[in-house]
Amino acid sequence: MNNMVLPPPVLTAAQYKSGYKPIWCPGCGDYTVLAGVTKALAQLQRPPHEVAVVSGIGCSSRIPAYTSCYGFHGVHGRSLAAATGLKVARPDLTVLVASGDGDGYSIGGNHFMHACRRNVDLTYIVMDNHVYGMTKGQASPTTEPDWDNKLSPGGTGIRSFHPLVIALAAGANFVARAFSGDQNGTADMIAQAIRHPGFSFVEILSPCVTFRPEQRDWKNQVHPAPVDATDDPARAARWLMTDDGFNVGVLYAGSRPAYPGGATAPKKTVDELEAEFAL
Ligand SMILES: Cc1ncc(C[n+]2csc(CCOP(=O)(O)OP(=O)(O)O)c2C)c(N)n1
Ligand code: SF4
Repeated sequence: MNNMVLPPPVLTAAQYKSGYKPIWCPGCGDYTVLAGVTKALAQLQRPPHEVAVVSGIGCSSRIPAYTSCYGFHGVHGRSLAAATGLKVARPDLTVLVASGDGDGYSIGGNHFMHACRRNVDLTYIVMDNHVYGMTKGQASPTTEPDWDNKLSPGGTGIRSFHPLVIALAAGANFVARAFSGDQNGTADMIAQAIRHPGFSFVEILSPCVTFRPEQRDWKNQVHPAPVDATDDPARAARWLMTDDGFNVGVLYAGSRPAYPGGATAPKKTVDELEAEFAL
């Protein structure tokens, strides 16, 4: 008899894709974010059934359906609330949360701050295109104040939100920016964020070629951040306050312990919890 133990099969990026064909517009940055997610998961070799992808509503939030992992396409702005519950109940899962700048920073802004503060071990990727794509081009929290379009003639005049500064101030343990046009760089960044314990936030500049065609030029504007990742929040804050929005790289990597720690992680089964709360 042959007792040889075969090594587990190597998972490829293609095995993290579902059979559904994305319905994004041709050229949308989200295609390469999806490729970055599947490549990152292949780097980590976590089987798809040990990964959950949770999202809200928007073009960007379609991502869970395009992966072979467990998925939850939730309610607008509420992805982090759902993902936090999932991770606390199932700490064994790798939980990836996908959002857009409208979904994540406007209606979901409150959840964003508190997810950073709670520091649950989640990876939060926000596909930022500085516009509400799915609902046809309204200004979002990251839209430039002078962006002139039919829905906000002459621009909104409202200062844009700086998600990386907010994340750092609120307590995120990992703060980074990637550009979807660099597929391998995006994959590496997502893999790094998943490996980093606690709440990891990655802003991914992902052009909306339909409502912001000028964003095709982002490929000429992005540049590597001229500083290395720091674990000193004061240094990161000083640096981020002068960020031009196009620096790509890990900007902060902290060492705050994730919540809940091993000792406090729930040990009960769903049946036990249901029995406890039964009326
Ligand atoms: C509670 C609620 N409010 C508003 C909407 C309408 N809505 C759906 S998607 C969306 C904008 C999504 O924009 P963004 O998050 O930037 O994602 P993108 O489509 O650009 O990827 C809005 C306002 C909704 N579905 N639910
Ligand atoms: S509307 Fe914009 S964000 Fe939505 S799929 Fe099209 S290009 Fe992508």
